[in-house]
Amino acid sequence: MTEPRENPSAAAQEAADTLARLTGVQQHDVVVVLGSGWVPAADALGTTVVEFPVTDLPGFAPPSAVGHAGRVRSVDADGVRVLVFLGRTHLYEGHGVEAVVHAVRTAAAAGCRSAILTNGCGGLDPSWSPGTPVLIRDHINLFGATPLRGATFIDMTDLYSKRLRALAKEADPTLDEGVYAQFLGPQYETPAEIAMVRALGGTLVGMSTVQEAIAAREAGMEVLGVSLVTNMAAGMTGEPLSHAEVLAAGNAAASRMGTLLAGVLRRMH
Ligand code: 8IG
Repeated sequence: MTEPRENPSAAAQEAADTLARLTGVQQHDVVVVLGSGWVPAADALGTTVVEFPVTDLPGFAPPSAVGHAGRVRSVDADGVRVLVFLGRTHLYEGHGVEAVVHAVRTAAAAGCRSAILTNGCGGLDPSWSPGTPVLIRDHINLFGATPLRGATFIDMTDLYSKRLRALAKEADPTLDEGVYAQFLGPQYETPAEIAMVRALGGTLVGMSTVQEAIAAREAGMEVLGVSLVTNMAAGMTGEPLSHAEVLAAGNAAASRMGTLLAGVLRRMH
């Protein structure tokens, strides 16, 4: 087995080969990564062909956070083959950036041409109550972590596809857009850090997605990012943030998020 850290593309090809063997599906079309609060939405995406622990694929680290399920599912959505990761690897787990993007690279090696990346996050706009989905229009890679190696100059001007954002708004016309600022975590922000993000033009704060979006773009995929605001950003309510609250907001929003993702998938093909 090749470690993603040693040779990311060879490791992704090995995982894609195992995926084809375990699912009987030679080619997937779309990858969906379900982050915090999104896993309960998985059943709405289509008919499950097969599901197994992500660690059955080579190169994947076991999940460490509660609510990050660590399973992978092959779904048939009216003939569109959807590869769903229920949970993801985060940078703060310490397995390195190659492990963080291994799912996206595996999906690319399995044939996926588009990626729907979801996450749970904090919101800076007070009109976004917990449970509000927001489309990612752009991101700020606050600490610069990248899956690219060497002089790999990749255009990021339209990283989060305008076309897919328009399709998502057809599915749910109430969707707002935001700018996702990524922190390493795992601690939540201080109020001063949230003031910094606001000054920089960020409106969403989280600990994921950015490296996956970059790797997806490197692989030539079209990217849709959707954040579920599960809590107002630190210092905005006078209350401390809790992971339990985040999971509860996800469970409460699950059916709406499922309908939204199914609506996007239906319009993509
Ligand atoms: I869910 O408020 C979730 N993830 N950085 N800040 C950061 N990550 C998050 C938050 C938050 N909520």
